[in-house]
Amino acid sequence: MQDLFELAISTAEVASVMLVDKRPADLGVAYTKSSSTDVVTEMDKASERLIIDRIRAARPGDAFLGEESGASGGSSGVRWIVDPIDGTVNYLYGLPDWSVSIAAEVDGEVVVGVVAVPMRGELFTAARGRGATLVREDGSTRRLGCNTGVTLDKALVATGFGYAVDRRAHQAETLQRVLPRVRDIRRSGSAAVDLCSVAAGRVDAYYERGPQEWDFAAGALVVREAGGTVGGLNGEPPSPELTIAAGPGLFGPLHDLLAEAGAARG
Ligand code: LIP
Repeated sequence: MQDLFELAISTAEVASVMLVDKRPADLGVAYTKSSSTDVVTEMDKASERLIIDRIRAARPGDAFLGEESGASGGSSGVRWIVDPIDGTVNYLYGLPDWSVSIAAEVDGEVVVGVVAVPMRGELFTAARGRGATLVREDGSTRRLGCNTGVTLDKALVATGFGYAVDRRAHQAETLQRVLPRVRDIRRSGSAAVDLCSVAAGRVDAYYERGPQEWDFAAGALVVREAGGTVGGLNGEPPSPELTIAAGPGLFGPLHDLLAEAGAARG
């Protein structure tokens, strides 16, 4: 696991430098996916090529799942789950909350998660059973821990919205039911950043319908290793149907509110 951990960190760092230093001043949209606002830039593609090529050079038998290139098989039992830029719209607009998210899965279980947030000089890391850590560019580190003892009405909750018009309309209806029941809402634009914010105690919880495995694989391990709970509805694992992350004692009440508010529909 240590080799996977170190390879994930070094690769996230190399990709981060490329994304910051080589970002074209005239960066535009290369193409769109699920809707006209679901954008991909040339840098998304370049980052994913760099990440996969670098890891494959070190570990040629591994499998991959990348947001832009899809799935590729392997023989080692290790699968890398990669979001080359999570928060692409933020990256396109020059906003700071975008991340490089890399997770390593062994025999179907994520054991290493790394989320780099370059514009904030922060690297979130987690290894199964070894806790979660925030490393800053000045070299300082701190162990991460989710907030505890937070009641629903005092919870600061991060969320996000999809790209399809109909889904966004339903998510707004869900939000109407959630907003009066919690302290407040935050919307960063990156699921991986939101999950790491839960682990760092910067928000108390996160939920969203839509994010894919590459959006949440690494960040979910960071939350779990920071003492939080990550799941879907009714005991399901996190999935594009719904991902919920919260500190101890808050997950249950938030889950029930979201079920009641229709967060997994539309
Ligand atoms: C983003 C997610 C975020 C969601 C955004 C977008 P992308 O992923 O991380 O949680 O709210 O709409 O889907 O598309 O930037 O990789």
